[in-house]
Amino acid sequence: MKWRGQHDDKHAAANGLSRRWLLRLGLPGMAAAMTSLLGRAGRAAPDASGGFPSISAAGGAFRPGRPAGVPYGAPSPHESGVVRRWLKWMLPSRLSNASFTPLAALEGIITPNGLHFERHHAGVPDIDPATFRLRVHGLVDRPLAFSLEDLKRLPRISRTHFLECAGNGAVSWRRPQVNAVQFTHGLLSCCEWTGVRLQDVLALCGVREGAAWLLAEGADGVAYARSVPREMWDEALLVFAQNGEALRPEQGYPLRLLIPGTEGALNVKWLHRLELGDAPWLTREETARYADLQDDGRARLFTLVQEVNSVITTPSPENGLRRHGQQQISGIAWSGHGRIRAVDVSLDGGVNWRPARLEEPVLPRCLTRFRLPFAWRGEELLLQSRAVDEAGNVQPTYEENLKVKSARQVYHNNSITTWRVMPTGEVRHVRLA
Ligand SMILES: Nc1nc2c(c(=O)[nH]1)N[C@H]1C(S)=C(S)[C@@H](COP(=O)(O)O)O[C@H]1N2
Ligand SMILES: [Mo]
Repeated sequence: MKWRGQHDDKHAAANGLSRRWLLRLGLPGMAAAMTSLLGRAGRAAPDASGGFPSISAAGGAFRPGRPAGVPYGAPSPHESGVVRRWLKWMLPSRLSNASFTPLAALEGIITPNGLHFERHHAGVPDIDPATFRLRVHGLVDRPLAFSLEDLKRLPRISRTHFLECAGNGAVSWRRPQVNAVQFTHGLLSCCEWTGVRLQDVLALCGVREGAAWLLAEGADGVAYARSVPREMWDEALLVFAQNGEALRPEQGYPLRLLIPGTEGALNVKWLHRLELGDAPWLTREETARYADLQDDGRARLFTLVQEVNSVITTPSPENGLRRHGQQQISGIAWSGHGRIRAVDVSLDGGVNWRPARLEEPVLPRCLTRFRLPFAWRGEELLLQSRAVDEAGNVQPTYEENLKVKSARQVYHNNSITTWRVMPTGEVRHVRLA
């Protein structure tokens, strides 16, 4: 438990003595347990030890626990605050709603299935996998209907990719309205998805000449549907598994379309119909919605790729600083254009930047975890992160973004976020003028 250059004798002695004592009693496991307890029990005030607590804070109940064999495990009851949340004022009902991933509480790059964000236009349907069929028709030689079993006979692939709603960050375009990274960026998750290639399915049906677009339709109450341009077919997967288990009902059980790096809305859930045609269908969800309104009142359609983006999750409004001394900045970066090449972090609102360390693996169209240690002495900070992707795209400031996008636009906000760290350690979402 030594912290480079800063430990006081009292704490070091207590720690060392007690460990020796336990080791002498032949209880190295307990000694290790106490050491790890020391690592997380602390709420101590800043002092020369770096705020780490003395051994008196440790305790334990070494009794038999609850028996093994819970049919499906759940998180510790002590983690009951780590949940999806939603904004009541944002959407009219629980059926047409969005719930946000608690990014501030998560580590690494994988989103646990029960915390994947949700966006439903008509609630979650219950589909029987035994009678489920995927129908493929239109400009094909052989219209076919595939059962799940049929699909699973094709070559399977697993890929880890983020999924992000185009409306992620929409609440922040005009001003910082929400003070939580869960709500500024939580329409974003990342899973290992398993499925088969769309092209393998289409090849069985025989794509006819002139087929340039494909309609993907869901089996939910609104028959949610989107048109997919041919240049995206190669990358598209029909997925049935998420982080090693069957898709969750909320994510489209038993089958969804996944086109890595594209806006969430293109990734049709409860997928049951593919129709090939020569032009886009111009459905509600690609014209009236998920289109980018411009200053002249017209809208840009099919702006499908999610741009380079990043956010610091610690510190963040949910993760304030509790004490002075050594701290770890940590966050996530992602881009629909490929891998993250670099993330820079600023403590002074974008005047000076230092490179963060990217945690392996750094995968294309996937969340990338970045980290940067720093020492805090209670000064006010303006924390920012700026990601660069392998295509050379640099995450813009709000000002830069508004030069290329309309102020009337709702979707596709990838601007740099600023967290203001107060001398109390409290963190607030702010906008730099
Ligand atoms: N069938 C169907 N597919 C859908 C939707 C829907 O409401 N119905 N919502 C879309 C939108 S807008 C997004 S952002 C993603 C959300 O996926 P998730 O709920 O798995 O996070 O699904 C997309 N696919
Ligand atoms: Mo979305």
